[in-house]
Amino acid sequence: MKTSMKFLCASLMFAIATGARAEVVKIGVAGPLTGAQAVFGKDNERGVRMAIDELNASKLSINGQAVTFELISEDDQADPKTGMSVAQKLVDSGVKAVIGHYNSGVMIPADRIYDAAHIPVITGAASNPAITAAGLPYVFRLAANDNVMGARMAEFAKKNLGATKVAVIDDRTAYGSGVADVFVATAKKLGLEITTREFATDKSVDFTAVLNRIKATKPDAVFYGGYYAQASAVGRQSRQLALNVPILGGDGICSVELPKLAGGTLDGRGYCAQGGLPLEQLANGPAFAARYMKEFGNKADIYSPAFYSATMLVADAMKRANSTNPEKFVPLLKKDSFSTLLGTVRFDSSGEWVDAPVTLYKIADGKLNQIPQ
Ligand code: ABU
Repeated sequence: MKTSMKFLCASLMFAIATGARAEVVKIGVAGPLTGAQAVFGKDNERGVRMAIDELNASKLSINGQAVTFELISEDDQADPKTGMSVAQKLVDSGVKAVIGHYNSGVMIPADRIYDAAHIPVITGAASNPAITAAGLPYVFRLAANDNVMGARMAEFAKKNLGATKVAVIDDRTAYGSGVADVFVATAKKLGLEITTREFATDKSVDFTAVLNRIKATKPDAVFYGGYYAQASAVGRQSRQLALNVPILGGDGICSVELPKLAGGTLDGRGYCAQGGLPLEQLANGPAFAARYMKEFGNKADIYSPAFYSATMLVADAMKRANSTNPEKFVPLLKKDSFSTLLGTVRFDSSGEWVDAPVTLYKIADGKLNQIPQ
């Protein structure tokens, strides 16, 4: 029997034995559980599941009533339309909060649905600045945004790699084109030449034509705005075409899976940015990493710590408000500071994580290695 199911049964048995009725608080999680980005969707869901299991084990009471958390997970297939119907389904099912979505292009239309229903939604991954720029009261981001990550990678290209000419590819998603726009704007401000801007999709597999055009412009580096599966193809195919320049990207490519998928072709020349600090540098990070490995049999990927933290943070706000009613606990999310796995977290009035840390990584020896800053 799954751990969450065991806790649910235990709570029900306790309630029957004592005559008390536990309140079941539904928490939604939404992201791509199928398709090319399922690795991230599953990692995110696991983070929420770990939090819910832990909360249920702690036998929480809110306003004097026993509370049991129930996870409701939905697959948005990384698709904006599916994301909107999933959002409506979660609202209709009576969730008290949603942790997700993963993709910026899904989060942007879906968060309007949660906001209109006064259900808080916290993404631990979607980084397009427009998500919080809209100022929707029920929308939060526990991740760094692309204004920060895109700019950091442009500065890194110039200052650390000594690049003067950079080519850019974006996958035309809200995330990929958004982070590429910020990279280009910052690079130009820093005096870098953009030799060409090329386009792909989040399903592209063949980059040969794009890379041949890029090679002809003789760039010192290539920035890829998109996700890790396509970045791995860019790595492999650029190596085949003898375009052995550094390949840079934001957090969408910064998966522990990228070095393996690229088959070593990005070793020594792949660079990316992630929001947050490496798990080993967080007080409870090693314990989280060990628990994740024990429960799921593989390493935690980028976002599960943020999805875990977002869930714990919602429960903390409910405890402080002494209520599971979003109208009561959401104001505290904007007012209070929260002690989380990621460190102390505070949101500004737009729902953005204040002073979100960013970490840069270099791919070497088949893995992501933190670059000391
Ligand atoms: N932040 C990169 C991956 C998720 C997204 O924004 O689409």
